[in-house]
Amino acid sequence: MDVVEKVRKGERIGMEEAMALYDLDLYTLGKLADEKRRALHGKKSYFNINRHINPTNVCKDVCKFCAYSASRKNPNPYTMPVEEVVRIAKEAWDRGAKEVHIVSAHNPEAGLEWYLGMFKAVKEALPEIHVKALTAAEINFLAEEYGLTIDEVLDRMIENGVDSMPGGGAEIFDEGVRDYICKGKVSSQGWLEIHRKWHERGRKSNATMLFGHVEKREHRVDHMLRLRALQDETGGFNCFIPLVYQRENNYLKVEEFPTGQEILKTMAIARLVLDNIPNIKAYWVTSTINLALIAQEYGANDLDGTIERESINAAAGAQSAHGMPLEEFVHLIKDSGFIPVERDSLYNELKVW
Ligand code: V47
Repeated sequence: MDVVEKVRKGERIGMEEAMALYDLDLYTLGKLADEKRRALHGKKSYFNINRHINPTNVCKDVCKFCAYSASRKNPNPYTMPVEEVVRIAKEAWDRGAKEVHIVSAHNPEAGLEWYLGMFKAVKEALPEIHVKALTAAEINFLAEEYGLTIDEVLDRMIENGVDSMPGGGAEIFDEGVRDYICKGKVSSQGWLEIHRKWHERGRKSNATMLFGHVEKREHRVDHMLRLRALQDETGGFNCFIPLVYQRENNYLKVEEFPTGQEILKTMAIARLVLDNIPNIKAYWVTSTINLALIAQEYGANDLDGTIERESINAAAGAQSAHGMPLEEFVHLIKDSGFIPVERDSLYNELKVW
């Protein structure tokens, strides 16, 4: 049976078949992914009103792709006082944000109480806001730095008000590529174990994949297959987010960047391989809003949110430093032929715009 037939019959595909999907023309592949997307979500495109906060850029790790860390090409170290994080969250809440997405660097001087106390302080000030915080890479850093087990860090996150985990730090699971781009960071096995333990606590998380740098197509498929295997066991992933590599101000030398076609193919293949993860996010920050809108026809059903401010990808060249006004976001989704549906962080529908 050929791969197109297999996908149409709803059968699972493996490495070889996913690689064969890359060889299809974009139109055929897009149609397959769109059929799956429509069966699950119709023409709805989800987004949330959220605020990204990146409270420190001081980092003990050295990831070649990172332009955000203060120890590298960006010489402006900062660490926000907890009060500033709370003030930003309050202002965002007043403007309608329902979620704060808090991701930091691995700062050995900030202290465990700073990392965990900011969530508690945000929750005390705004009991109804959803706190999505701490990537598996940060959790691994906190456990190592403060002599705690992963279980202890996860329990303390919950005690301090973290509701869900973002998908960052996954990069590429292939050990060879991972070693080259971010040696010393949480291992692939470690990343997956942390999410497994989080899911075992009845909590949800997301999963990312950083692509378009030195990895090959098979590394992307391998990454998706490892996520699919964990999702079969736990069902705890809400969403998969392929992050397109941003090239400025960092130390990763990349010969060839992916074309728009290659990015759309990767989104479509994610929709087809990840048959057990309901939401595929076209993160406009790294794909550009134009391509994210097109990706809605290639399997993506989520566009993240208004963001307001973002520093990690912006440092590497993304146009995300000031987010996207809500009205514009909604109009763009409508004008592209989809239905903008505001969701909460756990994908409950809040409002059809
Ligand atoms: O883990 C760092 C990535 C991630 C670059 O869970 C880069 O809903 C591209 O995880 N080019 C952090 N990417 C962002 C993240 C995220 C974003 C949006 C939504 C969610 C979610 C999670 O940013 C890091 C890393 O993979 N990153 N440098 C770069 N040069």
